[in-house]
Amino acid sequence: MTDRRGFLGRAVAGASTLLLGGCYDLSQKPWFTNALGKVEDLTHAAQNLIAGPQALAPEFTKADIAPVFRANGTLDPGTPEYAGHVGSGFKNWRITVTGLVAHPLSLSLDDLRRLPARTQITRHDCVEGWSCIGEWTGPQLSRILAAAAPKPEARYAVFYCADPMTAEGDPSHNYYESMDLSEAMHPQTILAYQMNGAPLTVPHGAPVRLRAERQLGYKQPKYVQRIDLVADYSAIQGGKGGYWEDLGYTWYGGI
Ligand SMILES: Nc1nc2c(c(=O)[nH]1)N[C@H]1C(S)=C(S)[C@@H](COP(=O)(O)O)O[C@H]1N2
Ligand SMILES: [Mo]
Repeated sequence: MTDRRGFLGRAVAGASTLLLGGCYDLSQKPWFTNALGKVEDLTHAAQNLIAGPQALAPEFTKADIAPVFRANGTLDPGTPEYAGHVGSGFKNWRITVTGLVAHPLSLSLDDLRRLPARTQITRHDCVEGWSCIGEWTGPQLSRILAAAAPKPEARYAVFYCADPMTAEGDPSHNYYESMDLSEAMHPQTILAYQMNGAPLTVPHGAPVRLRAERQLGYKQPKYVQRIDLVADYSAIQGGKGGYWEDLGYTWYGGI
């Protein structure tokens, strides 16, 4: 099961798929096709059994950073509200933490910047068959969730984004994602406001995007505005826990 995902084999794979410095063609990887399959519960369990729920994704050096990091999915939310935030340098942007928490939070970018930050150089793997290595900086989500004090019933963190995914621009169908609290509390799960040492650009999710480094690209929501703690996500949008999951991708997007 783990071999089907390449979990154990990933260290030896890859060299032959080099495209550009720091970027790779991954379409030969087993998970490239498995992400559309139905094996996620078993692989999730297997990964936790073998590596432990807190095992770290590989980290790289500055020399490995891709000179050009591909941007994918929404490249600009394109709403008047978002354009206003760009115009004011995101000074009124808030990240709220809501739902099953004892202390709901509303954080500005300055609030995030005041927290101790983690910087990590990791490989982003997209199911479309490419990957790029980049450096991400921001506070660990575990620190923010600890401040919000999740209630015992909280099982998942749901991330709501600023980009509409329908032609009508209906905000109830913006990009969203979710993960369980052990993934949300993982030490490499950060709210990144910097990429490669510079403020996040609009194509990469300005002003803040999640990095959950053991997960595939679609589990890295950009333009994050709200983190809602819930016991169950089946009543949200299509009920599968994320924009791409509602279209058929597996909820557990582990690498
Ligand atoms: N809000 C939002 N987040 C998103 C997406 C998106 O379309 N909207 N696309 C996802 C996908 S499929 C990938 S591969 C990555 C791309 O991140 P990048 O543009 O920084 O490369 O963002 C993910 N997060
Ligand atoms: Mo992706």
